[in-house]
Amino acid sequence: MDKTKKPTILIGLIVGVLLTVTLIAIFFLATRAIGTPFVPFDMFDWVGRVLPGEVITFGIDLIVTTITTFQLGETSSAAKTAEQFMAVGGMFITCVISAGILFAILNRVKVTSRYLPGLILGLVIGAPVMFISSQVNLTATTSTFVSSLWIILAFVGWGIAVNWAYDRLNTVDEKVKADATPDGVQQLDRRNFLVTLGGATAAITVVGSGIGLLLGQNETASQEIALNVAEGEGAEPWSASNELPNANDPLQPAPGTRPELTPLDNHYRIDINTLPPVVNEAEWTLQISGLVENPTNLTLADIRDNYEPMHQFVTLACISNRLGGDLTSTTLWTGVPLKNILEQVKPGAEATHLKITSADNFDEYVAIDVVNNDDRVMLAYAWDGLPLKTKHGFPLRVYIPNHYGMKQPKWITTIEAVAEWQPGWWVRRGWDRDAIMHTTSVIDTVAVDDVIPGEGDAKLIPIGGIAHAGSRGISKVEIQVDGGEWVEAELRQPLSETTWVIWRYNWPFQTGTHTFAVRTYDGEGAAQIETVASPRPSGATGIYTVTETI
Ligand SMILES: Nc1nc2c(c(=O)[nH]1)N[C@H]1C(S)=C(S)[C@@H](COP(=O)(O)O)O[C@H]1N2
Ligand SMILES: [Mo]
Repeated sequence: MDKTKKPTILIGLIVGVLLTVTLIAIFFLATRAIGTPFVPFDMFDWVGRVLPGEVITFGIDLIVTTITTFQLGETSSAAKTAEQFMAVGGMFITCVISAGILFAILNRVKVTSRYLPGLILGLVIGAPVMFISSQVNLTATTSTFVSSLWIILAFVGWGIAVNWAYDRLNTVDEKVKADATPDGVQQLDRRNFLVTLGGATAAITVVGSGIGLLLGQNETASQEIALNVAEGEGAEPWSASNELPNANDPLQPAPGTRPELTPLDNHYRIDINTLPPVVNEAEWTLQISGLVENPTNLTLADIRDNYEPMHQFVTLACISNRLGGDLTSTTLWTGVPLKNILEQVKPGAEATHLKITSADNFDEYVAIDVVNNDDRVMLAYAWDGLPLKTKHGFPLRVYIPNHYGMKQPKWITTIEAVAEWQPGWWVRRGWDRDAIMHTTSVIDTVAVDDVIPGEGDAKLIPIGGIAHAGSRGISKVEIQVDGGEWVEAELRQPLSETTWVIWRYNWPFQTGTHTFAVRTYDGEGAAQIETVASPRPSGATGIYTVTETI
């Protein structure tokens, strides 16, 4: 027995893989079954908060490049999925390596207390995870005490299991000894044990995650059910039974142009959390405080019922959107002009800005002058006639025309009148402090399968897309084929002065391979910036081109 070889680090890593997969499956099952935090997501969100802005931007950029290069689908949801994989992968690697380290230590250090090292390992990982989770988790329905206890117990259990596996691998089972030839005894016994452990952990993992999957369609949905969030379940969106204001415009979008009003399920989503915060309407109020005469707390019903609602069509875009990317969408926003609420809370003379803070600790600043001079700045509680979806900011978000999404918090919890501007969440991470939307234009379609007759025996191919310049309007869109003359496209009347404009150009058909370019001018006649710039730090610019063979 003394001459037996100690279990190698490689064996430690194998044990780590088996037990960590099981641990993650158990966390998943508990999240679905009783609403405890899903630890990998919390750790990932925390890492995202502490890393420098450049690193985050680099990471997001890499994800988006991968998604677009391999055409993995709509950018924002594919990116969330990628983040979730990375979160689970991060925890997996950390724990597997830790198991390997424990094996290495146990091989060198003589311990008297049998499971103490495993217990300590569990605490070393579990305690910081518990603390971090309690700081960043937004979706657990269990109390902080229960959540913390669960996290510690789970990691300690895992640590002791790793320790137990080491012990078991380090001693040879007597039964095997009796059955086998002396030389092969230890090897055979280890193999038997690892196979048994593999089978047991695989069974727990499959059953655990299987039940977890059955317990809810998705994380958010089950949280919403747990909290009775009213999402207008079953209610129809406004657009299902209403005509758009420009329905009579004779200019029809070229076939293949993106929908003028984005279906709610397709609206892009960007935020700092793996899972969006779930706000319980019954417990939520909007707290308005700071340098104001009448500090107040408003319920959602107060905001909905005590103020005249306003409706506006809005095109929102993320500053991270690439040239021609899909991180921009249009829907109908309903809410209250923020100005009307300020009239009642009365900011003092010293107050210059409002600090808006969210349930996920996101924050941004808006100048009180902007709010008072623009009726369109609104606190919105509905999209397309339905209460905001959780991922889009339920119960309340702000709209500030002409600015990228990064200036416009969702899940608002407090508004504080302050005497000076401060950099908000993304500004602190190196993004543009004003984040004014650039003038942009995109070709959505060269409708080669929809050739229409032109004058005489000419044939025309409809080309179409969108142009947008924040709230500055669009005065002109021009198309260029193969580097030739710029020719003017036709414009469809937009849904509002702040939405994108749909354009169309019927191009005299020519076979061959062609390159199409688009450029636009805002309402004041200012041309879009042609110099190519990547999104960071101020938003993408450049001329969008597409090549088609006809
Ligand atoms: N509280 C909070 N608000 C937020 C964010 C966030 O991470 N947290 N992201 C912002 C960014 S960067 C964008 S582009 C828009 C996106 O809104 P949407 O996801 O509803 O399309 O929300 C903004 N508001
Ligand atoms: Mo964004």
